[in-house]
Amino acid sequence: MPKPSFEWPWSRANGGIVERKLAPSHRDGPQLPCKVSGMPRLIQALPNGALDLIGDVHGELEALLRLLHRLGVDVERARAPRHLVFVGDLIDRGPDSVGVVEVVELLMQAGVASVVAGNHELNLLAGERKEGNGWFWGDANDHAQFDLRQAAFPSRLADTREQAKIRALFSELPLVLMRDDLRVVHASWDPEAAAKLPEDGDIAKLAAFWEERLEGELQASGLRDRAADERAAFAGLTDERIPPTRHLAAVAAEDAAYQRLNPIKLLTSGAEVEVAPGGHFFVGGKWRFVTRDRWWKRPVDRPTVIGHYWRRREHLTEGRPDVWDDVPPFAWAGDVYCVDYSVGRRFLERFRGRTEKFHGGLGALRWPEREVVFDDRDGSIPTGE
Ligand SMILES: [Mn+2]
Repeated sequence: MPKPSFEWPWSRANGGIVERKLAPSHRDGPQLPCKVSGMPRLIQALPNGALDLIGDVHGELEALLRLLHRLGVDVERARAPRHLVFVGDLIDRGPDSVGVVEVVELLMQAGVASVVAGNHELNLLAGERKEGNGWFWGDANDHAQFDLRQAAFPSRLADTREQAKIRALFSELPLVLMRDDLRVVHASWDPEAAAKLPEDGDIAKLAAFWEERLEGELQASGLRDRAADERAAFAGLTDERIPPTRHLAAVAAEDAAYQRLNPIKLLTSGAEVEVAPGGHFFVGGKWRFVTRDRWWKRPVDRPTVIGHYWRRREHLTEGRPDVWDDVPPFAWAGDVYCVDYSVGRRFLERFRGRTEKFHGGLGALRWPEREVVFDDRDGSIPTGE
């Protein structure tokens, strides 16, 4: 590993012993679940040299194998001409998450690939059953978010041995990879959140630690009670047929706080901001008063590559606009590039009868060339500066 040239949020003391430099409020937290080891693990150095940065794979094994082939990777021999970096969300929704993890693990073991954890890896480590992750829990038909409970989405189920292996692999993943000219994080970069991270620790336990702590703080501030009152007045806000008749400011503030003040959540799924009054919308089974923060509109200290946000390869023709829809399909937003071109939508596209020429694709950003290569398109597309 090259010597990192940025300043770690922790100071290194004699003999490789790491002295934690946590924010004062965290220094007293004896139950902070972390290890004191020799090297920071949650933020690691990116290898030197040219890189191919691959977007959210979401269980689309076929797309992954096609893309790797285009990038000149020999999967059988685990050889790659350039180091591969996966931006997280290897799993869920697509037909073969187990197969995707097998391929990626092989490449990692050969030292030719690195992976940062995404919110889907975090959900799995936290034992949370979510839409699209039933393959891990023995349920192949779990696409409740899209109201497709009755539809069949055959996906390969993980057996007990695979479950253990996948959990072990994910528990070793960093949250951030960086070097002088580049940073990779799944959803959002925030220096304050990064500074709160211990040098090592179980990301699911850390996320739970901060969530519990926030619960206490929000309870003490009275926000939890105010939000609960607002929710109770509107049928619990889980019924699409009963839209709220006014803006629920406490609900918005509470939702935003859980996301923004939890460093693990912030890095893996991004901040959320209150919508304008009347701007609430129904998604994922509830009425929402917050929307994703377009944090990439603010300056960052170096080029930063993310995934997470479903980006389109063509201008919007159907559906609700997503938060990247005001950036041209292959452009940077300042120094931030989102390389998730929504291959995670393919299960939906197949459900609607499409068998080829998918809207969603699996992309790789080639660095330093700044070109995108897709699993299903010849050539590469320049992304500009
Ligand atoms: Mn994600």
